[in-house]
Amino acid sequence: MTPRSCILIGAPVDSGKRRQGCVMGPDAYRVAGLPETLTELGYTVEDWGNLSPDDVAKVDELPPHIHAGEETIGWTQTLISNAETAMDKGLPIFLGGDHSLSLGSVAGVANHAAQNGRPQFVLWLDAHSDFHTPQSTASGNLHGTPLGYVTGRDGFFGFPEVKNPVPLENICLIGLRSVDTAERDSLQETPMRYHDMRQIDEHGIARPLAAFLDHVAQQNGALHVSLDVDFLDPSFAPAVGTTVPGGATMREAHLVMEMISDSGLMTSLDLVELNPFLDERGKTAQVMVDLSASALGRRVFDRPTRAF
Ligand code: NNH
Ligand code: MN
Ligand code: MN
Ligand code: MN
Repeated sequence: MTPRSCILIGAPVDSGKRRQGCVMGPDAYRVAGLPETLTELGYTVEDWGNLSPDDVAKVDELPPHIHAGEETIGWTQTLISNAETAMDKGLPIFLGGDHSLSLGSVAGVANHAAQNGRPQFVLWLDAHSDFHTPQSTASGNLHGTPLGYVTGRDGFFGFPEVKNPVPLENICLIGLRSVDTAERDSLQETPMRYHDMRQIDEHGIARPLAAFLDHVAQQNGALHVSLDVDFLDPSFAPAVGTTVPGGATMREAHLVMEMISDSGLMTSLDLVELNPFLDERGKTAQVMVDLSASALGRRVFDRPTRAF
């Protein structure tokens, strides 16, 4: 069951790529009214403020093209421990920050699930598959690696050991339309559920999601949802450094969130990659807040609508 208490964890991570600006993300969500929105939905809300990364000494084993590796290691350490603690108190919402924050948030919630004897599942809503290792990434940007890390791939030198890797068959990616060759080649060899935009065009977004949610429910799983701004079409969500045209529509995105809410399965949530410096009058921050509200139960009617 989705808990009735939300913990807001500001994670102004900006080390996962070269273009700066995600540092402003957590405060943009607050300004856009996320705490008040959750309160109106009936949740108790605790805001833990903005975290900072642990200090980490130089790691020589990471490939030289990796950008700000030590800073991301520091964030990963901080986030793992905060995620573990927050899971005991309610539903953590990690306010990013770029997607490298998910190395820590997902590893931390997976530790908590393991302690409670529950399998961890992950729903990855993103244009990208983020399945690189530090060796396979061509850009050297660690925001392209969180799924590689949390599934236990090798090569993350200097990072905390992943104590409870998320099983590949427990991961579902929806929204894909920019996958690097190295990622594609390894992804295709895994049992992960991956759905590109072409598949969504053809079959709709509800079918693969419903199948995955059923699977999570059958296993009594904990469900972490990781929402990358670039899952959304840039026409209405422009505030992200890596826009890829042809993304989810506003309605598709709300449907995904509403189905997550109906399932009652979500136990933690990341809001990542918002770059407020690139926004237009706060509209992307607002969309992300509205999508969070849908995922946490906002509805037009409070009873099922009548048959017609
Ligand atoms: N795959 C590219 C890389 O690794 C882009 C990753 N960018 C993202 N991921 N925004 O969601 O550099
Ligand atoms: Mn616990
Ligand atoms: Mn991403
Ligand atoms: Mn992305």
